[in-house]
Amino acid sequence: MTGTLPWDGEMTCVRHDERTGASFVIALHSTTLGPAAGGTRAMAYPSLDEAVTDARRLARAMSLKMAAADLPIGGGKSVIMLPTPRAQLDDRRWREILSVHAHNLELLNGSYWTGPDVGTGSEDMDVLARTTRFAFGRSVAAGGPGSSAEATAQGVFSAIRASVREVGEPGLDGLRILVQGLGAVGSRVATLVAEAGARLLVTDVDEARCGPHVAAGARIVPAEEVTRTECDVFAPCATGGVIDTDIATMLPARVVAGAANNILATDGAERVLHDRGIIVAPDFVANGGGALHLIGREVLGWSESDVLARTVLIEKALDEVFTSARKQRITPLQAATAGAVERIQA
Ligand code: NAD
Ligand code: PPY
Repeated sequence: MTGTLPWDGEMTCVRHDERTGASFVIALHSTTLGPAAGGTRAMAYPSLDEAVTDARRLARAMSLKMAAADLPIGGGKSVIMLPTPRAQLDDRRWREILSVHAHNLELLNGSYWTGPDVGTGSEDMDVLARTTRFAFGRSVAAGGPGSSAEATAQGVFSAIRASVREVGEPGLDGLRILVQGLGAVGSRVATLVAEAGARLLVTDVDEARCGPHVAAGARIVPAEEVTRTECDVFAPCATGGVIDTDIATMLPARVVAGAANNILATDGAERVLHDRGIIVAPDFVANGGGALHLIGREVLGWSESDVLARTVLIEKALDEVFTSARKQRITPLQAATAGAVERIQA
């Protein structure tokens, strides 16, 4: 394999299934705090190298996310490299793919627990759970805690509140907040910030998703214009890797805080944003609400209100990250990473 990320994790499992044409990558980054957990991402990738690199970067982010949220769980992630985009797969083949994945989870025998991510949802966890215990996030109808999107959105909203304070704004009232991706999480973030008085800008490759927000007063930004559009807060809630070093040199925003995992394409991008005075909320802290929901409800026996009470504390956790970064003259990402690594090593 060429071009893969230098990897500081524990184990990467790769399996190709001839019958379905799908390849499976399960990356266990760290099991120090507990069994590795993280969702299953199902999509088409240009190459297996890219699928492996994505799984590893996402697994590493999960280790940091669990530690930052003080959860007794490690970090991992699965990637299913689909033979064709998800929307073009018929139901039968998708079920066969899930059946192979359930078998993978059984082979790992609890070292890794999965959950929903891009391309999978609660209903897919219901299917996996018929074969394996190692799936979080089943639907409410199947006895699970249901979607984590609400908790994730609530956490991102808390992260935006902390971040705008860091650039000297008392609240969201009147600020231009650009939400990229109006799916399960982004649409809820958009509603929360609009209710808090923000001037909402929205974008989605599926323009129909903008409709309800535009009807409530939001302005549409074309998807390709998003990193050139002036705003106070840029909230990436679609895919990761949206800000590389070139984009960082010109991004016309004061704050970056969103739900996507690995928002920055490179570590260097954060340094460029930091030197320009742009505050970046580390994504593994900002989007931790989903993990609090799944692990809280399924492992720790929390109620929904326990989850909410813990999720809104993301605002305080980020205040501490920003303060620590200022004191040590490092970036917020460096401060949050150091805090999470310290927890793992302790
Ligand atoms: P989703 O699939 O429901 O929504 C994603 C949305 O982004 C879709 O509407 C899609 O059309 C849009 N989109 C895709 N590419 C785009 C682009 N280039 N420009 C504009 N829009 C684009 O996903 P979700 O559950 O809302 O999750 C959003 C992000 O948050 C993902 O990156 C996910 O990994 C991350 N995340 C989600 C959770 C959770 O609880 N769901 C938890 C942590 C992190
Ligand atoms: C994420 O939060 O990025 C996830 O992958 C969701 C998740 C969280 C905790 C366990 C399994 C899946």
